[in-house]
Amino acid sequence: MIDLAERKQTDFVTPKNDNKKVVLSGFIEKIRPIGKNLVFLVLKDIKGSVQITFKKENFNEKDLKEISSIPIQSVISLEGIVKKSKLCKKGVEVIAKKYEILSKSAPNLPIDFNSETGLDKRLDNRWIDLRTEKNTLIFQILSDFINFSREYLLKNEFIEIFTPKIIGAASEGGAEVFELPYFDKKAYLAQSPQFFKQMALSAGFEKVFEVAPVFRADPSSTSRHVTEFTSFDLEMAYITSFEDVMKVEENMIAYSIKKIKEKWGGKVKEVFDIDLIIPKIPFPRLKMEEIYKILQKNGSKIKKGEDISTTDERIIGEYVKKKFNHDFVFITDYPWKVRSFYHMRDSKNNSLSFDLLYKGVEITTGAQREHRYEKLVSQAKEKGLNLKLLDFYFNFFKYGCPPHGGFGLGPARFVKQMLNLSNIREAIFLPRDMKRLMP
Ligand code: AMO
Repeated sequence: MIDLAERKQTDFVTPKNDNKKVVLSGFIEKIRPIGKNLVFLVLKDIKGSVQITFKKENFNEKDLKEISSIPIQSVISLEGIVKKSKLCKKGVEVIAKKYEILSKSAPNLPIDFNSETGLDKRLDNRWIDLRTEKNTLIFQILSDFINFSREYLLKNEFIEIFTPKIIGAASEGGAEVFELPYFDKKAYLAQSPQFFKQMALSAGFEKVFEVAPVFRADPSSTSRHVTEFTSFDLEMAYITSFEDVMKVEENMIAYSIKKIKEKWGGKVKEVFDIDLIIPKIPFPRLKMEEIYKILQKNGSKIKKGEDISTTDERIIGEYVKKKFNHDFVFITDYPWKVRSFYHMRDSKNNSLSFDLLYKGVEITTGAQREHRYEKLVSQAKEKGLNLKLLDFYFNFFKYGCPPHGGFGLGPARFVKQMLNLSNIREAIFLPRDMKRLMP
């Protein structure tokens, strides 16, 4: 038996560790028998892959035969010696001395790593699909983006909160909500922690954030929409303008990208051929008034007062890259008509809100909120919402609430844009959409 407690990972296999004993375990990526006396195998773990050489000096013919015929993607453990080798790509290999099959794969894999298996089939077999270096890297970066952002906020005295996902009234005040039976009542899955993150400020928490799943009964099937995603939400009190919120967001993002680049920059270049760019602060800012002009000049059919489409976002992304050499842009001062009832409105009927685009795709919506009880109720009324259902929310503002604002960011969209992925589903562990509920 090979002792798994002695296990190292493939990053141990370097010329520096020449002649050292090593125990490795992982998936078999490739097997190449050379006649009866020699087998080359590529073993993969989370750190990468390495060539393992099985020679007749160390194994009998029966063993070499067995090794040659282990199905690809089986999981094995082996003990061997690290050896420098001029013939290997990495300049180093492992000469195997012992091996043990931990779990045999069925012989015919449902997906093919070497050809372009379609995304649907890949998602059906996600646990195999995610074994590739490229797909693992997407999730290492997603994890680090969330954690570096969390680190930034915790250093800046934000409190992480955990709001309920089973709720009694739609959290964005309307459509796109999943309903579920709840004992003798109806409940809903939270579309966002919007109302409750605001409640935290009414409770005197001052600066809060949450990273948690949200649910959207959104029937659109696009490369950027899913029905369940992790949302990165933030809310902060005593702001003088939504500008204060944008400052926190751009600093948080630049901090996170810098850390991601330090940790993963080389690998991202190798695997995705992308040079990660640490964005300059401040990010460019464009008011909707300017956006309409830019879009009309660049072939969009948008009319003043309308919201921007995904094609418009792409045009703006290109414009910003050319004009400011920047991947990010804040778009501000949207017509209140196209924004949520809880956004504060100015005297020109604009909402004091913003979106953040990353390489021409919206990754964030944010705003200063209307914290004045009467105004908030009247704005909800103007939008035609059911005031009775929102009464619990209005109460958060009835007994004193600091002026505040915040944003919601989609981490999967963020990583999609960072790594130029063609579909948000590639950056979601098990995506949910109109058609997909399994696995
Ligand atoms: P919004 O609805 O714009 O705003 O969502 C915020 C961000 O979440 C991401 N996102 C999605 N990602 C995947 N699939 C979807 N269907 C989807 N919908 C949205 C986007 C988007 O920018 N309460 C406000 C935020 C706030 O004002 O604080 C809200 O939820 O990246």
